[in-house]
Amino acid sequence: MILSERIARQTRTLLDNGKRIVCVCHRNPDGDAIGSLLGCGLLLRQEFSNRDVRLLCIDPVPESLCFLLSSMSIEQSVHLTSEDVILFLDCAEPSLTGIHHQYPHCFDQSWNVINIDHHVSNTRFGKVNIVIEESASTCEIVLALAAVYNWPLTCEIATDLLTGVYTDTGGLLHSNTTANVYRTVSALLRSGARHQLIVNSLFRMANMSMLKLWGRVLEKVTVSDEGAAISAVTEGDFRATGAKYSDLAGVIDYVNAVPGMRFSLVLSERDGKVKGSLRTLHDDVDVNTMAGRFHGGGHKKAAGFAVSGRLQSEMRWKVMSTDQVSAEEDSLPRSSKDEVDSSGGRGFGSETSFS
Ligand SMILES: [Mn+2]
Repeated sequence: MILSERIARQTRTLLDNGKRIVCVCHRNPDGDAIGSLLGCGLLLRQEFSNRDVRLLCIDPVPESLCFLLSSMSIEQSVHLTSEDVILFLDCAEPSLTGIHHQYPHCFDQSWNVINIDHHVSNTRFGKVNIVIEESASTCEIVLALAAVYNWPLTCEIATDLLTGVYTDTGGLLHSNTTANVYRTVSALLRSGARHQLIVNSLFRMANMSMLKLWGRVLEKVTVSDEGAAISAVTEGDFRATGAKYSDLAGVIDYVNAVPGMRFSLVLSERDGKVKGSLRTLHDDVDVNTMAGRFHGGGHKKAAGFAVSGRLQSEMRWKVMSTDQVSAEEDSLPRSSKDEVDSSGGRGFGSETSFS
């Protein structure tokens, strides 16, 4: 992946002219958000050592990412002005930053904003937009930027960036794991990224409350008529298990593992909203479009949305006479008969709807 000379020059000009540099990632930050925020922030602190470089995320860093050394230096509030140059990392659209109401000038091209992201749904709100959809993570783009300007990587910066690469590719398992991802990983390891620290912190640690919440999600998986594996957790599930909202991340990969499913959906209630996470393993299913119907977005194979409201679970019973049952079974194609049998008989199903 090569950044165009024009973009590199425009980025450099904005950086040179900002009195102060502020890096911002999206709210409810994941590994790519925090990794790219820290990696980019530390690179800029190195390069512009005489300048104030601030790191902003309006939500706290999740516990699972606190192993990243400089995560303590991320602030939850920074007063922005027109003299700042502001870099947004991993933010597909203004509302995901959580500062869109307070600072509308960041998003109407009047302030000096650099938008670095890899989401297909990115709205190109910056004065300079470095949006590379083929990249598996924003961290991959930050590394490309560092390469363009010949900025040296420390072990810490490499560890920050590798964290984002790992989380957004599910540990190099997702279909977005391209040859360039491996090149990125190779460059980061050569710079001293602490691979085992990342793997152990992200993929080999789960507290009890998280395991109990995952248990509830897995127990409630149902298969919908359109071939989706769906599960849901309510505020009650979070309360009963003591799990945090962030503990839900990752469980969808298990729901998505049900063979033969077109896509998977995990719904969760949080703060008066219903959040949906969508995944698919199929090239011909576009979950980004599905999420778009609920004003969400993301990637073709992984996307999400949030709508105001709460979850309501409906258990439906249907009484059928023996004649009806045999007539209906005769009309079923072979494959769906198998599906019906494996789901435990007809006339009983559960459905989840949201409003
Ligand atoms: Mn990302």
